[in-house]
Amino acid sequence: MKLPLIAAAIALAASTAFANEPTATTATDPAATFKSLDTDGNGRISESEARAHAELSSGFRSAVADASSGMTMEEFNAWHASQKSSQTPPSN
Ligand SMILES: [Ca+2]
Repeated sequence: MKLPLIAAAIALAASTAFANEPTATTATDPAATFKSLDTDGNGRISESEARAHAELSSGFRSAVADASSGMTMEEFNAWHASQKSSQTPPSN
């Protein structure tokens, strides 16, 4: 009977997918978010790394002093703070 084995395989695949779920967009700790976005670990979020975070990606260029060198932790913290203080949705 193959059915139990298939069910087990599906359960395993599902739990693995859940474990790999990116938390960058939902994390509330800015340092943890910064780390998860800095995929190459160079201490800066490049513009391409920022694309993993929709809000950061859209505000990236206005939040960094030099987009080509990437976003520092300080710049990220400032951006994160500005996001928290402007919770009002954009008016259309
Ligand atoms: Ca990086």
